[in-house]
Amino acid sequence: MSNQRTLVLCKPDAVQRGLVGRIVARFERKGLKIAGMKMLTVDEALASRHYAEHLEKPFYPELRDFITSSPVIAMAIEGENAVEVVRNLMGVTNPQGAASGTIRGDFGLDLTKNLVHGSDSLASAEREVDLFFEPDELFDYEPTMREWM
Ligand code: 3AN
Repeated sequence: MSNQRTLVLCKPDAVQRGLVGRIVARFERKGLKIAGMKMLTVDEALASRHYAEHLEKPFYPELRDFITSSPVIAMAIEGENAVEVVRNLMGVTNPQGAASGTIRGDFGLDLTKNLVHGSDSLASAEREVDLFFEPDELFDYEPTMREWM
């Protein structure tokens, strides 16, 4: 296990539905650390870089139109094995099959409007954090509760 940093997006549906606070709280209460956080509107250029692996997929136009439709909250989240821990907290891609207790399982029904994004590997995480954050937007601090977790 290692300390990792991963990219999380609260997607446009999460912002529009007023679910950002409840989603962020789940990462916080797990003991993960917020290293960076901001609101932005994803433009088409950023969408195509972020979703490079999906550009040729039939669902890409719908995914692009959705992710650019309204602001998102981007977060760099840090902690032990953070990439996998965040994915587990999110639940599987399709909210209809996501386990209760996960973000997608508790809050969603739609495959495209699935509330959150979390990087799927350490390599993706490094690439995606760089895509969304400038170095001076990321904060290195020691949470005082860490020794109790
Ligand atoms: P995840 O977000 O769970 O890592 P990916 O990376 O496979 O899932 O897909 C990225 C996004 O593309 C998903 N969050 C979802 O919104 C959308 N997506 C994936 N597969 C489909 C599909 N078959 N039809 C429509 N949208 C999809």
